Amino acid sequence: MWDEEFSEIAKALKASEIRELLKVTQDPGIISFAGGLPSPKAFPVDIIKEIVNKMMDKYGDKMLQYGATDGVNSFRDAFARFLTSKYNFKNIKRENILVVTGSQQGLYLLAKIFIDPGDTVIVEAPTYVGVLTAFQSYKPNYVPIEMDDDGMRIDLLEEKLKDLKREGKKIKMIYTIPTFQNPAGVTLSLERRKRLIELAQEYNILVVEDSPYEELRYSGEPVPQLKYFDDDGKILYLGTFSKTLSPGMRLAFMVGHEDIIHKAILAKQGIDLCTSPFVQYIAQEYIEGGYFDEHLPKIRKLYKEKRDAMLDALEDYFPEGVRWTKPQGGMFLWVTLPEGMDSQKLFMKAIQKKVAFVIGAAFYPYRDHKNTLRLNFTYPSVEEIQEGIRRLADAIKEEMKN
Ligand code: PMP
Ligand code: G9A
Repeated sequence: MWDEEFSEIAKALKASEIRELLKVTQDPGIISFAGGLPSPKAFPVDIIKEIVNKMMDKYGDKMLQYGATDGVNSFRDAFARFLTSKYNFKNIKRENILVVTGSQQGLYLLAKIFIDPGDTVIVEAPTYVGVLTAFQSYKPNYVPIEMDDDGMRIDLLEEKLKDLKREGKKIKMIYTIPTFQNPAGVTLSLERRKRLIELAQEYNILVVEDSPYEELRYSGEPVPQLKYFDDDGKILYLGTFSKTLSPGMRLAFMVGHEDIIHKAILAKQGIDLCTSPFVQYIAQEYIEGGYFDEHLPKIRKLYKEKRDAMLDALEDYFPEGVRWTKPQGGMFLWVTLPEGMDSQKLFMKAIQKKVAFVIGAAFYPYRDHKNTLRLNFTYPSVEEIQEGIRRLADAIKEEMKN
């Protein structure tokens, strides 16, 4: 019913692969490496209880009220100080920060203010499935750029930029997750970061740096954000509290040029009026009260054990001919099966063995690269990781025989 009446935008809507999968993986018998869920053990429940009480006593009237669309000023100021002192971002003021209801909303706002049908958007191949969901109604033309262990192949990007310029194509943005990429787990090298900034300047293109995972480093040396190198507002940085505090709080932020932030505020006014002041006051105290710095090492320790357990289990159980990335942080790793294998078929077999993952094709705008899949290692326990990888290895071996 109503099919004729739905708008063109609504007709373009399709279910998110990951959201749909969450339903399948609710079955308690299934070991899920599918959704990008934090471990419930990573949630600072007692700290939040304490903060809520304290802040409600002080600011209850403001926390329960509507707030400004751009965010609570004291939170934006606290956050500007945080970005300046912790990440060394330059020239960050309140006006450069928009508080959003999850970085997923930030992505949707960007689509709404930048993309007309047919505009070119450059993405990594594979890319975050949620960006495809956020952008789908605006119908961009995606140009996927391959990655290797050092992140996006900037040499290929440069070739593409030249080609697109020659063809007179309008490139609206380069969307990248440079640090512990979702889904591939790889990190863009320092050298490539510098070259990417140069290209953004040379071609005058907005780069969207989506970075939910960068505080989750378990090994290797930190690399500065793209935004750290940004002198003239070419980088729009998206960050979130979903992986360092709680995804249920839906609190994230967009940092960029004042003109972009202003336009995004106008778009947000029509979507949800404001981001919950309640969660902003909690996050403000979480940062300024020192809880953020105190709690993070615990999350890193928990996830490092899980990452190591998954890498060990893959080494122990996976057959010859299957490759995987070795992430230094984040929540995911990326598996490449032998050429010709289809992870969709493997998925059916894996579900029978009560283990789930996300098929690789979901992360490609044109759904190619069928022999790939993504594994999440933060949600399952170490024991579930060992057992789940054993089951998945069995499914792969059976599939290889066919
Ligand atoms: N971007 C990327 C790359 C992500 O992996 C995620 C969460 N999985 C998001 C955005 C959305 O996060 P949030 O909870 O802040 O909406
Ligand atoms: O849709 C969700 O629950 C967020 C997870 C994102 C992902 O799995 O990449």
